[in-house]
Amino acid sequence: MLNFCGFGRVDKNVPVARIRDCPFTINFMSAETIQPVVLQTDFPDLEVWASGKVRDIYRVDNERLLFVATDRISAFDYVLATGIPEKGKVLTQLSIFWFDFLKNVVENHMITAEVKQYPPALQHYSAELRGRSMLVTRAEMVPIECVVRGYISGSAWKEYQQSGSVCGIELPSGLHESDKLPEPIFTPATKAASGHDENISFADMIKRAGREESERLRDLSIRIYTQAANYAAERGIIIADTKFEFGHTAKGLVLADEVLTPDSSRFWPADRYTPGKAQESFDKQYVRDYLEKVRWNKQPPAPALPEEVAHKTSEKYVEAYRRLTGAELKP
Ligand code: PZK
Repeated sequence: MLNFCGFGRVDKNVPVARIRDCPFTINFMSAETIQPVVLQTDFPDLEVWASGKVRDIYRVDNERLLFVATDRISAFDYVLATGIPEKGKVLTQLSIFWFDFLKNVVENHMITAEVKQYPPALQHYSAELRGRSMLVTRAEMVPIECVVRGYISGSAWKEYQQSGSVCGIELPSGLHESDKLPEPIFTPATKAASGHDENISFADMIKRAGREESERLRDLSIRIYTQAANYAAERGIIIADTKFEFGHTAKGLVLADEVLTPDSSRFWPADRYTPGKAQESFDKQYVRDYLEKVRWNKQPPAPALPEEVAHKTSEKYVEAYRRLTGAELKP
């Protein structure tokens, strides 16, 4: 039997155990700081406002919502059985970074991400919420996905091959897959009944949202993308395209949802950029490679990932955060 003589603390909050005559300190750092992967949230006294593949939104009161990013990951349209450590924190903290970076261009829906400043009713969940949640202002959402593309990829590449244009925008002939566009384009989309996004023309957007609002959203989206993509390029990350969501609050038009994260954008490592084919994804490449290797038929249920694939993917998300912000992820 070890001669256990109690607990202490080092560095204010790292608990330690001491054993008499044992020169080593046993600290519980790993047990206490390696946080569990969060696949589901459950706050029984809060009403679920919306639930996505990765994030859950709860209603706090009439004016405020609570965004919680889990560690879920989707690939080929399905949520996988394995979570990615730290992913929810990366998504949340990257959005916070961009909201701040863009505040001179556009207002946003964030109230605070400091759990201590959340309403008393949420304090009970502080451990689950820390680092991965955000209190936001409830907005009247614009029912259009504001997509900006600086490079031709995904559905835009498909459309271009068929018609030479994307969302009604004529593009130069002879473009190759993943080419940089002469200038960023605004390619709005709507959530179709299928749940899939459907590209629409700017004329269609005007029919739905009005001319003045549509022009404002288009111009704002292009400005936001340009400012962010130029910044990211200096840090070795190509933001090939991204999706913004806007809403109306007492502050007027605000940038909402998540912003310029790997889940709402295509991030490509600049040093591996090779136009003429589909690019490697900064964050999900190991996941895609693994799913291709095991020849998953892309029908549910989605498979689990080996520990190593989940771990290496986690490191990619954290690396994207570090590269873009120059800071470490907060616990
Ligand atoms: C809102 N979504 C999309 C995102 C989901 C669904 N500020 C706001 N006020 C009211 N509603 C929304 C927002 C925002 N942002 C956004 N749906 C509603 C969405 C993440 C997970 F399930």
